[in-house]
Amino acid sequence: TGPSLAVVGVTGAVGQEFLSVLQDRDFPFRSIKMLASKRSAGQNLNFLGQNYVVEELTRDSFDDVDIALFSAGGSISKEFGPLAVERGTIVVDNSSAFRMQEGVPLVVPEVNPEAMEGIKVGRGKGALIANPNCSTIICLMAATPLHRHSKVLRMVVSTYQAASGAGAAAMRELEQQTHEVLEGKPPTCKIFQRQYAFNLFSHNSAVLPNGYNEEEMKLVKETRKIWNDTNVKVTATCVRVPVMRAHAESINLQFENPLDEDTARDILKKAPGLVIIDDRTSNIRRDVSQEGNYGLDIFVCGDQIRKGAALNAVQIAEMLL
Ligand code: 2RA
Repeated sequence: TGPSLAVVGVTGAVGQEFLSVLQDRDFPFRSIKMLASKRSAGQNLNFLGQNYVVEELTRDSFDDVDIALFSAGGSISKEFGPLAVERGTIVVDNSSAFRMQEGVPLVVPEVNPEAMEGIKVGRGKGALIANPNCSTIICLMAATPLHRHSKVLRMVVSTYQAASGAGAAAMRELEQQTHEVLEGKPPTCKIFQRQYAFNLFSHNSAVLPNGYNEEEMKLVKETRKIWNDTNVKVTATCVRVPVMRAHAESINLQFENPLDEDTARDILKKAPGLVIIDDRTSNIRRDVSQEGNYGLDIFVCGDQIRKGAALNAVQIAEMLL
């Protein structure tokens, strides 16, 4: 029983985490296809005690697939996502390809489940649902419960983003560079063309005409779509830091109506998917630069590969059942 699954990009960091999350959450599937590029096809994968051979992704890969989890880059999602939907597959896409497309739900299950209302497996109708960017998911998991209680007028986010956001190769290179630097050798710089170990720099995504990089504008645009609020003012500075896989974010919130820090702490303590580590020196505090209780500063962290990508996507898949 259960839906037939396909994992597209199964050999990548997020692809592997899809399998780990499906196992941890005992996701009820009747079959699963492991799909990847021609280069990775033929590899053996052991999953839940069964051996699978990675198949090359082709136009016919989705004929009997109910749900496909994609994390193979935007160009693969653009080429194969719509094909899968035509075959009646529900695609949960981790790339940025369709996130801002009209009619494509952009979903964090704890935040805006209503955005995918009515999409279910077994109705013979395909659909495409977009997984938000990892830094957006991690930010909104904390900011939304507060926003729901006291409307946020403006949000200022500074992110400290791990190597995993740039893929498994970046994680390997960070480790390699760290050894090289400590041994006094010149660092190997293939992924970011600069030293990453003991260093941090503006996020490596392209810089846009307005001076923001793509990562920063994703936070701005995706927040507005997920909150269904085109007026909320959001600005972001995204930085790549020499950390393996946890993204951290400093978030400053300005509210329409006062929200004191004790109330904020209570709200966050009850919020789904959050753990509060409030040691008073770094976490939930009134923004002293603003009058009264109209401002709040919080610091959040999240696993970029898990909740930032794979877990969020599998939770979306669970809502399709
Ligand atoms: C990053 N969020 O961290 C982007 C893509 N995963 O680089």
